[in-house]
Amino acid sequence: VTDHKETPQVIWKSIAALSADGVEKAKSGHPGTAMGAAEAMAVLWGQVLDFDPQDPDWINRDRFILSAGHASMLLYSLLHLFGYEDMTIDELKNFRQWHSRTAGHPEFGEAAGIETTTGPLGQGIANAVGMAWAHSMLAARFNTVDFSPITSKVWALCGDGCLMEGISYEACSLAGHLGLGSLTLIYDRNKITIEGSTDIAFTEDVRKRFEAMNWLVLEVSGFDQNQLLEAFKTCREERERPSLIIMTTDIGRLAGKKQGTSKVHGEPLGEETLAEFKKNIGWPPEMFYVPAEARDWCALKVAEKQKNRQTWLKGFETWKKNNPELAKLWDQYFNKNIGAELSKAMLQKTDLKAVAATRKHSGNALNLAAALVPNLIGGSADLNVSNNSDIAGGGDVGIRNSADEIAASFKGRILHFGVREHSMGAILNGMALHGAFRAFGATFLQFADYMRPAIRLAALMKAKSIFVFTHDSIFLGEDGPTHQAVEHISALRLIPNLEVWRPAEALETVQAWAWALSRAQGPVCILGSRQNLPALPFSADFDPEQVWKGAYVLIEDAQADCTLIGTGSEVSLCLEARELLAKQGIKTRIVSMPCMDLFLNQPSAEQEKILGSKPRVAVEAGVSPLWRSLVRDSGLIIGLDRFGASAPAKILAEKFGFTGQAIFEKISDWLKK
Ligand SMILES: Cc1ncc(C[n+]2csc(CCOP(=O)(O)OP(=O)(O)O)c2C)c(N)n1
Ligand SMILES: [Mg+2]
Repeated sequence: VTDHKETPQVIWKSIAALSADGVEKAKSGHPGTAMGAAEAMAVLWGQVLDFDPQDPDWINRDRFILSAGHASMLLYSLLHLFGYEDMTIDELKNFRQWHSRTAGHPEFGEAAGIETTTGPLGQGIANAVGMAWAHSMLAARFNTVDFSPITSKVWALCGDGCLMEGISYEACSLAGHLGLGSLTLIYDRNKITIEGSTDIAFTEDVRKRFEAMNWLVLEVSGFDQNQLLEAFKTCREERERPSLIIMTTDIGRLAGKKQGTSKVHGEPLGEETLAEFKKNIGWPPEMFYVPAEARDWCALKVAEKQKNRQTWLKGFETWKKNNPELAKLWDQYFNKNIGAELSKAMLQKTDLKAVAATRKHSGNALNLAAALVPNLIGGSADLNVSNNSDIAGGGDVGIRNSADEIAASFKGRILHFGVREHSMGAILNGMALHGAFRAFGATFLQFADYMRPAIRLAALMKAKSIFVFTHDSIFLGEDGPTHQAVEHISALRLIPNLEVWRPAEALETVQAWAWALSRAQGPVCILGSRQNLPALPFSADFDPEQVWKGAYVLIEDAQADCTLIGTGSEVSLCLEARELLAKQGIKTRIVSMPCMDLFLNQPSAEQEKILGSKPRVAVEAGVSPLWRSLVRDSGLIIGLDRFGASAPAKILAEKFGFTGQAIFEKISDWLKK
């Protein structure tokens, strides 16, 4: 908190009017919450947050997340007034237009100061939890008695809708358990959603709910600057619990008859109401008007904030000199160049002949990587042993006997998400966007469905989240069809910019991890089998980097009658079928395709070279449609277009035709036709 001086009324009025004008000009958008929360945001951004618009990535900035993403004009107006240069007045005028930075909902990467993409309600809260968690873990590693590089906080604004979404419960429960003092959630309690008053569907006692989850809860009027500033100060100082500020506001504040109604939630005020609003706040009718006084005050505040950053920089440079070991580690944390070197180092230490489940190989690869990548952290949604997701000796984060103990645990590397897949996904995204850590989360492939909204947002944001999904097919056996992934591999592949790896053995698994850790442009899924799989017969001169094309020729045969393409556990089945076919004089090539997404990124000539000109057969224990274009109309797909069943894996393989013998028979019949 920089000082207690009053925030001039013109600041919030500018924010509210810009927001209303942006929506009016676009003829679409959500003015109401931007207007209702404007004064609180004026105080927060003016008097409380530390940031530097000249260095939006400053690691010790206060982060602001607009979880109520529909109120995007609020964020854009704030960024404009507080000196973010790429958020020009013209951007505000081009709200929601093609190629503007001011998308309907805030999109990460479109403009500096947008910390995450929000819009699907509740996600932003969980992103904020991930950022705050990463921030506290970074502080635990690097803050020293002489200087603390990490002192800032994460602030999120949410509405009634965010708190109705289940993901907010998951994420806030975990945040409370962890005692994330670095997190403040501001709840814009205007008691209005699209269908009207919250009385129709949301009447729980939010204070009690959050108190029960170990949060500090404060209640303020969103129109009382003293109350707001006091509350922000209290939250700034709180160390041992996350804070919730329940802030009462009116949606569409001062918008005449529409104030306090759902009419101002998601449509322009309309000419008449806009004029009335401007009259009410003493504004001229001019569109996108900002008084000089508002610009001057914001500039003054930004200058103060920049001074704070300069002070931090000086302290940080001295800290680096005085703490050379930590400084070296810090640089490793923020070094973006790993990749080919990582893969080589990991492969050297990997038993490439091992017969094991790929989930086991994944655990080995993870641990090899963890030794080389100090900021690699992660864990499971309560399935660590099944997922092979523990970093051995990494230290458990979150053991809670006391506030001191839990804070000390933040030096660890093993995260425990609890049984909370959806928020795990969004928390991982928050960690990825925060930037200090490479974080992964694990569960059964089946439960990817419980996290899909977060996985999709990771792909949309190009966030470097890593998702580990084991038990990747019917071959998990006895748990039955509720637990057996059938459509999931394909369903994940359908998400643009998501790379789905399904390795077949040790080498492919190492390469999947190395790829995931070096990918800069988006998330990666690494799938693992429950069941043991044999090693593959790589030729002596096999170049492991071929795996990074997404598919490669495992066995070539110039005289081949057909090409068998397999993924994951089905590659070895293709090899068995190959032997049987050979006995009938049928020759085959074998292609392993651990990552269809990467393969489809190859130039088409390269794709054709790998798949070959001979008739094609695809084998995968999952739904078949995605394979049709790869095997072409004439090709054969051996897939599974139905749910699995509860039985031992061996029986399922026989019943569903996933044995070398069954595959051999199908191919042999198909070739005869
Ligand atoms: C997951 C999800 N479901 C539905 C929506 C559509 N939606 C956008 S805003 C909104 C109502 C939100 O109410 P509230 O958070 O109170 O915002 P306010 O009306 O106060 O601006 C809904 C249902 C959405 N954006 N995300
Ligand atoms: Mg509301």
